[in-house]
Amino acid sequence: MHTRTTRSLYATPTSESLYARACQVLPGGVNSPVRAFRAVGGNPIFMARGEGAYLIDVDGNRYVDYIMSWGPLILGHAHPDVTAALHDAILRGTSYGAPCPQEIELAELIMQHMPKIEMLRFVNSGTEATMSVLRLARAYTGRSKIVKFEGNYHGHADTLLVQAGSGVATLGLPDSPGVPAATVADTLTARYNDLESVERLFDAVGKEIAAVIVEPVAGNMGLVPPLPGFLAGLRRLTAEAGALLIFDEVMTGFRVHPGGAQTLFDITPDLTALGKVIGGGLPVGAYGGRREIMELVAPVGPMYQAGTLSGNPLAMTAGLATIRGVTAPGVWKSLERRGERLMGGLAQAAAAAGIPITQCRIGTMFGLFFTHGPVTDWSSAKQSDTRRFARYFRAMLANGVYMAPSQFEAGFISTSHDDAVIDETVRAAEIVFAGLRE
Ligand code: KE4
Repeated sequence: MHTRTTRSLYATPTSESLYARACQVLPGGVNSPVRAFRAVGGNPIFMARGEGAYLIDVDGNRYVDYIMSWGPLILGHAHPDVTAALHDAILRGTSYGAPCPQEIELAELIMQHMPKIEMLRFVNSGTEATMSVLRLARAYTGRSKIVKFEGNYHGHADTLLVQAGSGVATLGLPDSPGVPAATVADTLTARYNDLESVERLFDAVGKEIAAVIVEPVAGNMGLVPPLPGFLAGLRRLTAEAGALLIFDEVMTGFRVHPGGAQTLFDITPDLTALGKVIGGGLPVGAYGGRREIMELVAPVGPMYQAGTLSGNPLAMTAGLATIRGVTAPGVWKSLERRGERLMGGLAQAAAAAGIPITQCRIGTMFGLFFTHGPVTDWSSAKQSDTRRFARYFRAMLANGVYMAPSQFEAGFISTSHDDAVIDETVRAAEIVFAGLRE
């Protein structure tokens, strides 16, 4: 147990030298910008292995991990059920370029838990899933405009890099260069939790809107839940206008509820994007929904989408083991209890130090803003004290707890975060919040 309050006391010489070497060959030394610590200071730490709730870095330092690979690892790192299944599968090869039974089994298992999805297609990332589902919505409706929400992040496809959350928000990028204006001319943005902002768009160009895509629980501006009536309102507005409702459940699928947000809130989207947990840490995405829409997808229909490694047997295997693990009897109930224990501990630590925070938890996802709140959309999320968040992040790291290195991300627990791990986290938080008083 570390009783440190600053990052610098954590010896990471190997990580530092690896980072210098990485910067020679990888932009920013990373393969995804949110990993770069740009918003919190210091250099990213290179990891040697994951074990349950922990990451161990290349210098042997151990951290309680609340990133969990940005959501996928709901059973924790190197869960024996997942590793055993992969050990067995890999002896039969890594990819067939042809259908395999595991693709059917994983599709059936997902639809068993998310029955509003009648048919789906596997791809290799959440970005591919949202990119494909938007093409499908445009193909099905014959319309071109889409509505997204400020602070929602749907991956890095050109048409969706407009007022996006996650790394775009973290790095304060206006939006990305390299995206032609024509490409985003049909991307309209509304305000999360503000139905009137959506109604105004439908009043103006409703007949041209192919779809509304939404994070049914927003996890890319920090964690921001839907206000009562918001999702039902989107369902009504889209149905009335002949537009499709798309739930981007890449993050919320099997994270906010074993049946995703669509089950938790009992709203039926026309289409859903999935990722993260369904691959158990291997590269997987999926999109699916109403059968009559999905049957537009090639080779049945004319809408083209393809992928060399889509349905990869190893990724399917990891996804099957992970979903079976998280949907086993009693597992979800214990995840909820542990999430509650963590939130209660963090809230007590902040209150004892007199530090105002706004926190939220839905299922196994949680968020913590350094602001009085309430936080209901991007404009209220960005009121958060990001400098204080950076100090919190660095001090938690120095005390052996690895939170997401950005105020505009969510945290994730796993079945490996048992009471002892939660209590270890809370003890660190008590030290850290006390240190934030200065
Ligand atoms: P990927 O292409 O990163 O697999 O998924 C894109 C995506 C789509 N939709 C939602 C709701 C998402 O949260 C994501 C990706 N999430 C980020 C974390 N906020 C991935 C982390 C990263 O970019 O490195």
